[in-house]
Amino acid sequence: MIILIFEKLPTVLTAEELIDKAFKKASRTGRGKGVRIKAAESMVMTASNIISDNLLNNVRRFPNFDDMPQFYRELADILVGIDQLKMSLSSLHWASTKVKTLSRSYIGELRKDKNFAIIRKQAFGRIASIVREIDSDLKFLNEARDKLRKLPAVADIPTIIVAGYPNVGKSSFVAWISSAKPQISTYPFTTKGVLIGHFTHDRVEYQVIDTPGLLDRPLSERNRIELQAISALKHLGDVVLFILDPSETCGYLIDAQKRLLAEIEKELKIPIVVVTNKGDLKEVDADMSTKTGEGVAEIKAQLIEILLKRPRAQVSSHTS
Ligand SMILES: Nc1nc2c(ncn2[C@@H]2O[C@H](COP(=O)(O)OP(=O)(O)OP(=O)(O)O)[C@@H](O)[C@H]2O)c(=O)[nH]1
Ligand SMILES: [Mg+2]
Repeated sequence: MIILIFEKLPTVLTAEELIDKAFKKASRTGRGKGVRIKAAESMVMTASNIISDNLLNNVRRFPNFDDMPQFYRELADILVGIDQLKMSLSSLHWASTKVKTLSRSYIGELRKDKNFAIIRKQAFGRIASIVREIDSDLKFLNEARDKLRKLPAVADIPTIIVAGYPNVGKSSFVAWISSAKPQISTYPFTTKGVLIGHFTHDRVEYQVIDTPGLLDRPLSERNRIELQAISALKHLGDVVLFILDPSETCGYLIDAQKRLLAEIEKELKIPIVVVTNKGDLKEVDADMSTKTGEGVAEIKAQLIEILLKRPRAQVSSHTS
């Protein structure tokens, strides 16, 4: 079961695009009607329906931020700001209702007055100005949609997060323990692709997530936004596998690697399994080698044992 909360968000039209779409359609339906009052009525009705349905549809398609998994909520908040999102969505809701009531009252007018064309034009003018009033909200929501859609698709299953300095063998580990070819996803706040692998043990499915660019250098070097993105990971992972490279062929001294480990322990506060890697190298005594695969199965078993004992973190509630 993969969570893809934001994937199906539709494009949000700008005010001008929406007005254009609605009025074009309205004049087409108007043309078909012989009687002038009928034509004017159906034009107002069509334009108003298209606009208010489109706005309401945008509101409905955005997920409810209050019962969204914490991991996504925090990321959404960093990426676009949930308060602003809520405000813009409620502006759309307001405009949708306003356009509806306005068109109803103009249709009432049309039935009383003979100046169909004038009243119809007035109605269109008022409808358009309501839509233009929320143009900045529409634009904001469309940008938000573009950003949110890029969030990685993570599953609501027990999750291992792999951390450690660059080149210690994180991706190699994910590749070893996940059967299928791991998928590469993007995570905002890092330019590197996030590797997500899956495996099954005793009919339970597990997920392993590599975190290049995030949990691979001192937190003191991070800006506020990166720190928030890192912090969100604690809602996703049930256990962290921290890989140390005692050979230092990764390019980082073991002391620096251990300092990073201490920082991550403090920040995430979820169980951490620490392993040493590159045991195939002559000068190194290590728990495993992600080059030869030696010791990898034992580490995997240890992780599964921890996951079985641990109550599931909440990546749940909203799934699709
Ligand atoms: N000798 C040896 N080399 C290894 C081992 N595991 C990985 N390497 C090598 O180390 C390099 C980095 O491995 P990756 O698995 O890409 O490391 P990573 O931690 O994902 O690196 P980043 O994605 O840059 O953070 C590659 O050249 C691997 O071939 C190992 O157990 N022994
Ligand atoms: Mg990697």
